[in-house]
Amino acid sequence: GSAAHATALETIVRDAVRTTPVWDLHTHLYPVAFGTPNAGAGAPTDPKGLLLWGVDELLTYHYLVAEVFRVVPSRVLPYQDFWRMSKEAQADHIWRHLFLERSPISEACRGVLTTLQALGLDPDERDLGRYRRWFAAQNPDDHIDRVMELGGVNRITMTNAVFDDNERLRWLENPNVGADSRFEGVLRFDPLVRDWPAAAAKLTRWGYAASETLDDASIANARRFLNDWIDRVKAIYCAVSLPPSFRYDSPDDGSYSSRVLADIVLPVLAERDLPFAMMIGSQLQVNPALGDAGDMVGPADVFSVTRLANDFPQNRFLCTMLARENQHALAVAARKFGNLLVFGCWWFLNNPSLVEEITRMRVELLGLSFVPQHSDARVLEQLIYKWRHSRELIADVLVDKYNDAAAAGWRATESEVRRDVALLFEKNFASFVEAPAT
Ligand code: RAT
Ligand code: ZN
Repeated sequence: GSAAHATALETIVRDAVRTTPVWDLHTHLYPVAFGTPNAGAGAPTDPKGLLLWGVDELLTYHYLVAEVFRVVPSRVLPYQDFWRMSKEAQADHIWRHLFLERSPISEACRGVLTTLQALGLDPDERDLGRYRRWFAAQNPDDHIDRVMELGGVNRITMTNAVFDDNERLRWLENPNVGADSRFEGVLRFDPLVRDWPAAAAKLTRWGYAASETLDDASIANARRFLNDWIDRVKAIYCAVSLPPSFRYDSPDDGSYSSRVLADIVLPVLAERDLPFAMMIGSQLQVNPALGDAGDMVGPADVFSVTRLANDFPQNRFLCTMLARENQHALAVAARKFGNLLVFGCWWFLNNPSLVEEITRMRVELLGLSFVPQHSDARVLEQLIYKWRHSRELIADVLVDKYNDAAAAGWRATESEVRRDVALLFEKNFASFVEAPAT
């Protein structure tokens, strides 16, 4: 009967979503060669290392820093005092105020619990010392494999911020620093598009003479800069995050960002046949004292995205937007342009209620032609919770949609369901970046 069929279908969908490996297209994770501030077993300590992992990093994630300053505000613990504390002391503070003195039910808190539990630790022990000892016994390189397994992730995409001195110097010192088959490179260059005059000054210092006026020589040198760094990080796409105020009307609309896109970034990417990712809607540093936790969301302009997709048909655009208010128009925009791939529920949207709502709407408007999620993990083990939580919600939506199709007489087979989930988790992105799927 149809009730039995619905149960069988649900089992198939949930199993496909649970077992299909995902290509995580945006994280802030790195191979061990980039250094790690946690020694663990078998790794030297590098205080400025870029691979963050372990329970103290999980607890001091910037999402939780923001939350702890709500309950212990800066008039009680001044920002500078918090930032001067050791990482362990910061983690103790967050653990005490967000886990012990009130229950950890925000999404970021819940993420720590899911992660500890999946690693075989008992969150109910509430014993930070024990968790620390367990993490200290891990070898970070092996730990990456274990975490990827538990998160169901088979490829991790980095964010290689070329304007970050700490990261840039590591690439210059060791050309093989990114050589780890589990990781893919992405060239990220926000200042180039957000603040051309400042970027031009840096390019000049780095041997790519560029002036504010964006004359022919500056354009040629900036293109050479991009080409060199695309090669160096073996970028599979390039990316920027943009403010809510970002506008693109035409190449000569008078803004630096439009000229930089039209004369430098998009021609290079078209020539290299690489997509350009735009993450739009983050207003940086509305509270600078909070550091990474001090950024805000604001609604942005979706027509700027449609104009870019229309004016540059030789380019491919990945796009995610931060404001809930932009999600519907962005999904509609993707209906208009085959060179626009919508991805992820970014940052403040990565909460169950919003992931569910956005994913449901995207399936209704776009079928299977989008990428439902990325993790944005900054701490290795976050891969586990970000993907477990998202998978549950994606499965909920898909179960409903396959049931709706079944009610209309279309019964998806198990292999069809697995094919579809592979599109969402890996193949849509793989074909967009023209990389072989696994
Ligand atoms: O989600 C985050 O952790 C943000 O701080 C940003 O990293 C954002 O995802 C970005 O890539 O700019
Ligand atoms: Zn990010």
